[in-house]
Amino acid sequence: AVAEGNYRLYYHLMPPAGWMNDPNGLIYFNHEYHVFYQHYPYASKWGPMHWGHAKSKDLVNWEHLPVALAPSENYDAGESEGYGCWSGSAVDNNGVLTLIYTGHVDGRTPTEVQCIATSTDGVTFNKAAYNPVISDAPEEGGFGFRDPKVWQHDGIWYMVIGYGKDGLGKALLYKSSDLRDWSYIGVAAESDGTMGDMWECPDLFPLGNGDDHVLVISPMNMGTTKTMYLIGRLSYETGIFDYRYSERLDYGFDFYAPQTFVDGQGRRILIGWMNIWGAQMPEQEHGWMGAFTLPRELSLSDDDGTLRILPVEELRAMRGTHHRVSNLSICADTEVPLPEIHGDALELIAIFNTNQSAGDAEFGLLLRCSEDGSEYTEVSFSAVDRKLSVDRNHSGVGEAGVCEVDLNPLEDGRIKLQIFIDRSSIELFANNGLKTVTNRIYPKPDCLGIKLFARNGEVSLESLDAWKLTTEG
Ligand code: DQQ
Repeated sequence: AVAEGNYRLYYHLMPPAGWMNDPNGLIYFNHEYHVFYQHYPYASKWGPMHWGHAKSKDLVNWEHLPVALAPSENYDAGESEGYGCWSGSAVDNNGVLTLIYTGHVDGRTPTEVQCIATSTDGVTFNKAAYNPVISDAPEEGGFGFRDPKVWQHDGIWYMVIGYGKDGLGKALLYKSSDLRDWSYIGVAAESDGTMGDMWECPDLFPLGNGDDHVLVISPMNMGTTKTMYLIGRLSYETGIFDYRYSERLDYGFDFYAPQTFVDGQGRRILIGWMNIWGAQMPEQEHGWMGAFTLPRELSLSDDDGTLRILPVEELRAMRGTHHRVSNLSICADTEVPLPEIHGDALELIAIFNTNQSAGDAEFGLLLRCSEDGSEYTEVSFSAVDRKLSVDRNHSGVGEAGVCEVDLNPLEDGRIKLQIFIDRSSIELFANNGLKTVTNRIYPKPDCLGIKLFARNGEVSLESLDAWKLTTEG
């Protein structure tokens, strides 16, 4: 099937055709960014998992490469629980690009095993003759045993694996000196009873200048909350990750299974799957399904020690025609159309000042508006509730609903919204990366308008910068 249709994104990574889910094996290798992804090349639905592959020099323009892994062996092509090469990670082992992924062996619980494949040219991969490298979970009867994320610390390789037992999601820790012989250290962290019963795609990494580590997890069976991050201290001796803070990682509907990596500049970059299991996926009718989020740089805030998540600065290279609106009072219960700004591939940075708004004003932007006003996606901030929301009840086909997140204005009373619109997606970075909200939307192709609005009181828009976005590819 050839991928086509109005929902194809302009500047996000998607499969050329077929299905995409989790980001896998994100790595900066030989001066290029490589990403792999859970992929079913033969239909726009989940199937026996392959690893799709793409690379980039700048995190903006991506080149598709041949499928890196396909199910072929008794340890990754079994029949149970679906099958194939499930999620995992990549490391640079002295110039050998090494993928660590989950396979399956039928007839036991959990079925999963951990396997490796290597490449010296970064394109073709050989599965190790001695696979699987971890052939059993530490105990029988667990719920899942998958998604190995490997990193190096003081010359030793460490691996976290997603697991569940007794109704609690857990991250298991292993170590190895050669990526082949692994020893089990123990449970690095587990749910406190509120964070799901199996932790998919765990990722544990140091962040900031202190001794903090961050654990990113995609818990199963946690209601609407689908991804979390935990901050704490990891002892490499005991293997225990002692967390003191946990929060949802992204507040949108369409965000799951993110993974991070460090690049040549030492930046910690995160990419997620910009979809969610169980959602309606209108692009499936067009022979493809799934996209990655924009690459996002992570940092820990000096103010409160929590995560800040911002689009990588390379994305500024996409900025084309610019338009600026400044110092605009938006009267209560009005919509202000902005005819100069329109399109389905835009970056917007809007700064509102709540010090100059009436107490209970609700204000924001309407995106992807149709001419007749019937279709739009609303991004709004409520000054009374101090809540930011994205409403896609009028966004066209696909899942409806409103997602909400608590948000305090910045110290100076400002609300800053950075928004990336890309045809069937809207990514929102609020208050310098304090909160992010990621959604897919499926409006009609001619819904290209942008409006400002205020309700129940006026508000002052300090500035709105808008750029049309373009890439080479
Ligand atoms: N997707 C993979 C699993 C992972 C899940 C299978 C998360 O390895 O746990 O496609 O979306």
